[in-house]
This record gives sequence, structure tokens and C-alpha cells, in this order.
Amino acid sequence: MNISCCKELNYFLKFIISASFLGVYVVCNMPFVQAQNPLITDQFTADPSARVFGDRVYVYPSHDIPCTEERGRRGWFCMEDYHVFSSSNLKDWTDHGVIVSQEQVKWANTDTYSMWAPDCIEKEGRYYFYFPTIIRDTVKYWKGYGIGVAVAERPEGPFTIQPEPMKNVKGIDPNVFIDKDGQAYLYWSAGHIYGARLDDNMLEIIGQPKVLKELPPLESGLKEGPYMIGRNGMYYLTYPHVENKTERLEYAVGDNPLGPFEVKGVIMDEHASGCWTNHHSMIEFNKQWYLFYHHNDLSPDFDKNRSIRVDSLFFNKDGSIQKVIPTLRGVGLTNATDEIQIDRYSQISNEGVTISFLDTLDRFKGWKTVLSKKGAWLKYNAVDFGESELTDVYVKASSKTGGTIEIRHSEKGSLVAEMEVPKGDEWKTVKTTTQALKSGAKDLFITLKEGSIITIDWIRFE
Ligand code: FUB
Repeated sequence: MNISCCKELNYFLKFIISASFLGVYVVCNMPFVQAQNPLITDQFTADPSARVFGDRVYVYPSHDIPCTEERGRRGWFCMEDYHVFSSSNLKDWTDHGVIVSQEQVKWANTDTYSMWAPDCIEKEGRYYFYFPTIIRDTVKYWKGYGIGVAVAERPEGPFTIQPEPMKNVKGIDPNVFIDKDGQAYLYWSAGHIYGARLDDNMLEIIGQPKVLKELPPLESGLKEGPYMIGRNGMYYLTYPHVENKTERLEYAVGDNPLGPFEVKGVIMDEHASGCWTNHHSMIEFNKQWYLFYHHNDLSPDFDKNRSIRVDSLFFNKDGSIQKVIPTLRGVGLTNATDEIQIDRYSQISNEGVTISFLDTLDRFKGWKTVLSKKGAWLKYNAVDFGESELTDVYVKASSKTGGTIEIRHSEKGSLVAEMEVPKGDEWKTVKTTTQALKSGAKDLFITLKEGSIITIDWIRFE
């Protein structure tokens, strides 16, 4: 079902809230967005702190790199610098390159490669970037971490790093929140989650840090990664917490930025894959809330090389947060004329569909879809066919046995294309004429009709 709240459906005036499990799209006059998960596929990224600055979204993640004998500690996190990424549509991301590196931080212990989760905020036209790292000549874990600040005139820098870490702040995962009255607060974690008011200069805290003690106690499992938002007069303190074996995202609500808070619930369950950490941020962009978080998509065997993701987030009328189910599909529309990576599917049949890396020696090349049982199907939601004068469909595929796939807009919908993939070991790009192709935002439903195995890289309409 499509609910359309406007007549015009063109490429640059669209916004789609996808609730694919209900098959419902709400289309209104907004710039459209398209993002598949993970968002960045040419490097590892973690701990995404997303911010809306002007009409762009900026994401300040951590930057995981593999440890080596010479670099970092095997089996642990290894992080030496930060990039910032930005996008006007959540689809096309610009990597602005390295903004801060441990070599530039005079007080950092650069043997530890411990540039963990950062945050950035704008105040009066300046951008304040907060990052934790281990202070030189310290050994103790939480006590060893200090928080540095770097300041810039633009979100992408260049940043000038303050010569010393912040006084009276020891810990990781800094997060800054500016309240409606202009007062800024710093939150961080060190076993407990701490909060403090920030001075007007944004470089030092006022008074003693406060333990936000109404959150789950220390003995109930690690808490870290605080992220505060304000909405409709309520303050949401959100944080990863190990209630069971690995981290899940939880939230607590209060009517003051420093609490007291009441624990309310879970925003995202533990990763099914066992990836131990999660770390998130929440933004409202073009009237839709988004949850940025991470998973280890590009490093399934080692969960300390992670990748950032985004999914839509919804509030209930009473202010509670609906649980976010992580998706590969991500958010928004995909252009029909792009190479549609159907391995980032919305839904698959119980049997006969597997996703694997195109090249296990270079996972940054992405994934492929293997259909290995007659009748196996895959659904990829929210493809934008525009006014749809698209007459051809291309599929890059290979099949040892040869076979046929069918493309429809829904399981029982009219046939859009039947495509025969010839027998062979090589990738082939097969082209067919489309029929019954609908315009606007539609799903793709791909089924293995004949043959015992077909591997698909992408599908594209022209
Ligand atoms: O990325 C290193 C650490 O892992 C972060 O600081 C934590 O929040 C966890 O995501």
C-alpha cells in the first residue's frame, strides 16, 4: 500500500519514511534520502556522532584500523585518528579526511592508539570537537583517559587542538548537549556515566562532575557512550549497557539535563551477530529522526573493526521510543537507475538466499546475493522509478548451471522482467526489456525461477 500526501513525485522533492514490514510509505515534500548499511564501505568506522549543521548531516565516527605487531594491541581496538563525513541526503557521503590525529595531540600516549568515541558540537559559529585518549605517563584505564578539545571555524576543520586535556574530566565517550537556554553540558563515561555543566568557553566544566546514578548500577554491567537529546521538554539520556552479555542501547528520561532520570527502555537490542559494542547518536533531519549506530559488517570475524549504520527512529505519542530493528537496507529511496545492491535486502525467504563477500581478501568490495533454491526470493524496498519511462533492466550475475530470475514489484504482482542468466563461471551483465514497470517508489521482488544457483551483484534499470 502507498499513502501519498502529495501529487508530485520527482527526484529532488521527496522524502520517504519506510516502514517496510507494513508495506507502507508516506511520501511528502522533502528531499529524499537513501542510505544502505553500512554507510561507509572503504574503511572501518565506529561510534558515530551525527550532527545537523546547516542543511548537511556531519558524522564524526571513531576510525578502527587493524592492529599489527608494531601498532596497538592485538585483539583490541586500534584507533589513531578521526575523519569526518558529511552528506546532504544521507546517501552521498563526502569524506573530509583526517581532522585530528594522535600525533598532533601533545599529551597523548601514542603507543596506545586509543582515540576512542568523539563528539562535535556547534556554538556561536565555532565547532568544538571532543575526543578521549590515554594521557602520556598514565597506566590506569579510566583514570588514564583524558578528554581533549579541538576547535574549528567549520565543521570539517581545520581544527586547533587545545594544548591540555580538560581539567577534572577522566574517562571516555564525551558527548555534549546544548539546552534551549544556551547552557552546554558534557557527559562522559568511566564506569558510571557522569555529567557536568560546561563553561561558556566550552573548554572546561563548572564544578564537580555529577554521577548520573539513577541509571543501571555498575554491577549490572558496563554502561558507556552517553548521548543526550532534548525533545518536547524531556531530556533523553541514551547509552549502551551490557544488561546480558553484550551491549544494547537503552534510554532514561528526566526533566533536567543532569537528572534525576528514570530508566525507560531499550532502543536497540544486542546485535544478533555477537558484536560486543554498540554506540549511537540520534538526530532529527528533515522532520525524521534517525539512529546512527555501529555493527561489524565489514569484519564479521573481529568485532573491533566496525562500520557505522543508520536506521529510522520513531517516537510514540507519549514520548517513548520505539525499538529500532537494525536493517541492511537502511533508510530512504534507492534510484532505479543506480546499481541496486540487493544484498542490502529488506526481507528474504527462509531458505535459499545467502549473502557473501564479493572478495573475502578485500571485503571493502562489498557483497553478492546467492539464490540457491528454486522459489527462493528477496525483497528490496523503496526503489524510486521516477516517472518511469525505464524500458530496460540489467543484472550483473553469474550461474554455474544457468537459470532464470523473475522481477516483480511484489510477490504476486505482475511480471516486470524475466531474465535468463547463461551458464558460465564469469560475471555477465544481462539485459532485458521491462514490462508492467510502475512509476514512483516501489519495491523489488526477485525470485529464482529456473536453475539451481544464480549469484547476483546488482540490478539496474535504464
Ligand atoms: O570505540 C571504542 C569504544 O568502544 C568506545 O569508546 C565505546 O563506546 C565502544 O563503542
